[in-house]
Amino acid sequence: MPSDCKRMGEAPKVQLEGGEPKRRYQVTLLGDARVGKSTIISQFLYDKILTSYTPTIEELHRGEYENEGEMLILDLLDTSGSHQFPAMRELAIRHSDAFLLVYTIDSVASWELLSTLREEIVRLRGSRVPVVVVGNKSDLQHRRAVNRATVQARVELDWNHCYVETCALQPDSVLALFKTVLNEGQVRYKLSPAVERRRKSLPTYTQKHKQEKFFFKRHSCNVS
Ligand SMILES: Nc1nc2c(ncn2[C@@H]2O[C@H](COP(=O)(O)OP(=O)(O)OP(=O)(O)O)[C@@H](O)[C@H]2O)c(=O)[nH]1
Ligand SMILES: [Mg+2]
Repeated sequence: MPSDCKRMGEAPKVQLEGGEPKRRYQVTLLGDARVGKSTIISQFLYDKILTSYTPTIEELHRGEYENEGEMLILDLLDTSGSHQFPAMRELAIRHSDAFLLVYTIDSVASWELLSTLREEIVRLRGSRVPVVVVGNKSDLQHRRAVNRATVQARVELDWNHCYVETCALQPDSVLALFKTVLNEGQVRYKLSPAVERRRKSLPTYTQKHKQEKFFFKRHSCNVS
């Protein structure tokens, strides 16, 4: 991971029900089927590992965190790797604040898919929107099919994004990933277990996409 990733603008404050100003931040997870997107979310929000595989269509999950009196609403949009829904994907890309592009280190095809997904993000949102590329299943080193150095160079030098390898089965690994993506968006957070948090899954995607436009400041990324 670059020691000093690029800094974006702060997450916007939005007025939610109840009139209380809260900071809402949406992270969308994209990537091939079975790479571990849902497991990452489950580990992070619910402290649970998904042992049996159920393909996702689209699910919105929400975590609420309090940090020094300010609420952070973290929406995690879990997308489908097995079904292609171009219209849904486009909507998700247009309305997200940050992206996790997930592949699994034991599948070259899952890595190769990410450049197409990234191209779509760049086409719709420009190259400055926070993106973290995630090499998941880092516990499967004996089955590694994708060279870490090659991927890291492509992601950090060519794409100017952060690169993280994770094992979704390990809480600390997933926590570090979310710290990275929130840092990328310059979102103030306190994700430690001591923080009071409410988590809920919204099984169907009922949330009205927000109308606000988010403007991110441009900052350079120093890649070491
Ligand atoms: N060994 C290992 N297995 C993992 C890891 N992350 C996920 N898995 C397993 O990989 C399988 C697929 O994980 P999912 O999280 O359902 O994959 P997904 O990306 O959400 O798949 P779709 O919903 O079809 O797009 C499950 O059996 C998980 O238990 C990991 O880090 N290591
Ligand atoms: Mg899934």
